[in-house]
Amino acid sequence: MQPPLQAQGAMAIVAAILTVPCSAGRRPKRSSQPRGCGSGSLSVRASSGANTVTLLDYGAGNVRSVRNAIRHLGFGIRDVESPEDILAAERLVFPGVGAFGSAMDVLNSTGMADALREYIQRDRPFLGICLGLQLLFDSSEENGPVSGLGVIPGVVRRFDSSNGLIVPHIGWNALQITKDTPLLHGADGQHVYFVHSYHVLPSDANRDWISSICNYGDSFISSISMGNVQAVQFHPEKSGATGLSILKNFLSPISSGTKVPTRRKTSKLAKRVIACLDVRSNDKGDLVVTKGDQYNVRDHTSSKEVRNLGKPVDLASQYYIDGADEVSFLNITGFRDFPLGDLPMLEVLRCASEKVFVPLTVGGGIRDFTDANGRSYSSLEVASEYFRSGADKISIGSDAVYAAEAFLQTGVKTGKSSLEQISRVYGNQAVVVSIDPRRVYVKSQEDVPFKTVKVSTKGPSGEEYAWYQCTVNGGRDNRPIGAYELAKAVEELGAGEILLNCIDCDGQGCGFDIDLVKMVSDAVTIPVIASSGAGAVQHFSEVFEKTNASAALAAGIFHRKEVPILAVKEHLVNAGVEVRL
Ligand code: 1PR
Repeated sequence: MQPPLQAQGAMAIVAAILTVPCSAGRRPKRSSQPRGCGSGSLSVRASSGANTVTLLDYGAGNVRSVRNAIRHLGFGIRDVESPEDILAAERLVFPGVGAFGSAMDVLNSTGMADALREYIQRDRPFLGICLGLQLLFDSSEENGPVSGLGVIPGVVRRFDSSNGLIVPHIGWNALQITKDTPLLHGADGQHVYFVHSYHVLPSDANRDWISSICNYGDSFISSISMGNVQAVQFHPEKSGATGLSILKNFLSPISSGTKVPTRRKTSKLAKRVIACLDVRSNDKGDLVVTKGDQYNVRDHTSSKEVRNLGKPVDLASQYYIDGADEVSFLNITGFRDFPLGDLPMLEVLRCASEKVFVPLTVGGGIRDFTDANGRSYSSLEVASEYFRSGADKISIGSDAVYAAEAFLQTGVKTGKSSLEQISRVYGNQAVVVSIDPRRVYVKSQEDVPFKTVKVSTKGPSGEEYAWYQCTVNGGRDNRPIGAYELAKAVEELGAGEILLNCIDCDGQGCGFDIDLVKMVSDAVTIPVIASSGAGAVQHFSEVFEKTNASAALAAGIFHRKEVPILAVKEHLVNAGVEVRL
């Protein structure tokens, strides 16, 4: 396997020291040609002239999603290799990735900061994305103060989590357009996808630049626009049809702007509906989407075959079209099969990322591994390969349990666990911990040294309490740690989100385990995704009304086409829950 970074020269130096709070991932191989995934939708035009976009990818993270979206819209990409390439660009996209200070270091040391300032002063077409917006401001408090490009007055500050605000701000939030701009044509009130911990507040000094704001704790700047210079805090490449149309407005500008509405609805972070695909090889060796009952994915008939519910890329693409806010792939045999040997899974990811323009999460098998030839791979290398293949987030299961156990025993963060290493390099927003707990009823809270809940439905012997025992290896092995303890520990170790499954509820269609989801979502300040047990639209409103879950994930009801994603969303709207429609 190649080292994770293909950056060259000065760019490579910086990549090694980056932490990545904004977007995620490391730099993919440079190529202006798309990989073929059997789709006719990916046309790339000549890499010069009107149909070419210049991309400033300074080697700090995964901008594969931006590349995929640009290509999907029919444009070719030319990469910036030198400051002169910036000045020569017809239109420049700058998807800033990484920490503010590290990004400025590389821009300054390569001469690109001056070239960017000059390009912007000349009012040339520019689109900054995420950190690409923040860097335009005077300075940032991220590991700082650190000076920025100084194009726009203002200081980039961290969201204030002291009042319980969940940070990072991850998910879909609605734009409130404040300025007539062609870039945001049709986007007023639409939800777009944000992943960031830092933001800039509107002020008198920067007011003329602001084209939209968004609410999260405070009203922060979600986009700026001045002449041909545009930048957005959100990720258009991951914001579904709305995001693609914003990108298209930049690539093929239209003359009329968007009309500034007179009365605007206040936005808030939408609850997410996630479609999950458990993927593994069936007995014929085909990679299929499967689905278990309480984690048993084999048919109850005499054949005992692995259930086959469809092809991974086809289903993921369909769920994107149907309105899923995110798509998750779980490589459920990753704990025993080394995922980098599982090349079909990586190909699934590559192909899905060319068709799915909402965040993609991939889990399964993220751990250190030694292959048959004695070659060792670190979990960071495994994660890097997933990111390079198109993942926006990775999810760690078993290995996070071992890391949490060690941390709770010693109280020491070694920095060596897969969780710590990956979140340090890619940012915690890129690291999900998937928990696979099983309910264990007890008579009294004192029976176990783990956090218990008073259960809504008593146990088989009238027990009033339960704790939730964590498992590893796809539910096969129990561990001496509860879901509550694990959640708190992995938050400390750098997890950005928790995917909270429940083996008892998996595939049962009786609703999420509200007791479990409430216990965990009340215990942590990172987003919790409720998973396992969805059987009807009411189960989604119930979990959002009774717990602090930020998202709800389902598998079986979507695969079997029992409940369309749109029906879930419409039900949530009627129940007064903010969602992206
Ligand atoms: O331990 O890092 O290799 O990760 C393995 C990953 O694979 C973990 O995230 C683990 O949850 C998952 N996994 C392992 N075995 C199974 C299995 O089903 N036999 N799937 C499995 C977990 C649970 C959810 C499921 C929901 C919703 N599947 O992903 O999609 O329960 O289902 P429902 O809506 O039909 O009820 P590692």
